[in-house]
Amino acid sequence: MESVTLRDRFRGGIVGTAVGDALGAPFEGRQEVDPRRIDSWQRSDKDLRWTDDTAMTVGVAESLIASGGFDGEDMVSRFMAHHDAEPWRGYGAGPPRVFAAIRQGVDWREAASTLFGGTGSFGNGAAMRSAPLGLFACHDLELVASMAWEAAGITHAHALGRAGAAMQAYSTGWLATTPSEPSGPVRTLLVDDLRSVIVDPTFRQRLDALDDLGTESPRDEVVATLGNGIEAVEAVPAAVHAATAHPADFAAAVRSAVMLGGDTDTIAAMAGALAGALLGYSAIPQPWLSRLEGHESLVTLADELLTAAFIARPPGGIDAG
Ligand code: AR6
Ligand code: MG
Repeated sequence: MESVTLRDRFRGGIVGTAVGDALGAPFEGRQEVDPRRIDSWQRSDKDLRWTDDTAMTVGVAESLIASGGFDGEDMVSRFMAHHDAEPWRGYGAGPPRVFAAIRQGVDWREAASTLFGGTGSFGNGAAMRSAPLGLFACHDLELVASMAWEAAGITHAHALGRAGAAMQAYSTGWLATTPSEPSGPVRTLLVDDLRSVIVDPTFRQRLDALDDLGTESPRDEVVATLGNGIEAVEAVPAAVHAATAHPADFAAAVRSAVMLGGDTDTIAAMAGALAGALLGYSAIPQPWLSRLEGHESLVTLADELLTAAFIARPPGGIDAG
């Protein structure tokens, strides 16, 4: 009997993003993270304030709700409104340049491909905001991957930036539709299915590496194998590792993501989305929820996303439990 409802999983994916983001934020950019500092921060009573990862995730969710599906023009206008209101959230260099170009009249479909000498961004900024796409279309995981590829392109035109978003969104949707006590090893099952949608050769190598890496591998081995950087090709596999190494424990998944160091807020935001989609909001420790900035609005947003997913679907397609 499945015990975690789809409502709980939508809330878990959205709120899990914000919790991971906020728990990882103070350690961003450090290669070595002292476990005692992580534990003391996780146990403190200070506010959990999130960064651009969550601000952009909110933008994606709001756009899916308002448009009933992917609408790039609507989505970028929401990104721009959030960025205008709170430019200090810690955005990467690329997205604000895309927004400025659009404001100067460049078509939103073209703006991202002008970045980084015309190669487009391979940063993790499209992947980090992808959880709502995985949740919204979790009934059709191929659709999730193609929507995430499209939605990534608003700011991340490079194939690696887009593939990272597809991998993160697909993994979120896959976990949201997998029994919370799965019949086999989650890592192996997920990576096998990811091979059907991830065609980029660099990402496929990372899937192999992820498959070969034990879920109990020491932190240094994980970082040496997958990386922990701002590139999508490092951060997304690292987040999938952290979440699937602890498939029954939200707190352990997020803690191990932060322990990897590097781009800690984003790796932990994505690990939090994945663990939350599998285990549900009810698996997130209550003390973290009490400290979380905008907690109630994030729950409401997740519930609205679930309603929008039902409206977009033929009846009987998904079961809210
Ligand atoms: N060539 C060289 N460097 C690149 C390229 C490229 N084609 N693409 C990305 N980079 P960006 P994001 C490097 O700016 O992905 C926040 O802190 C370059 O150094 O597109 O939205 C979030 O919390 C570039 O500035 O932004 C995330 O941690 C960087 O990768 C992160 O930033 C990031 O790409 C999200 O950043
Ligand atoms: Mg951030």
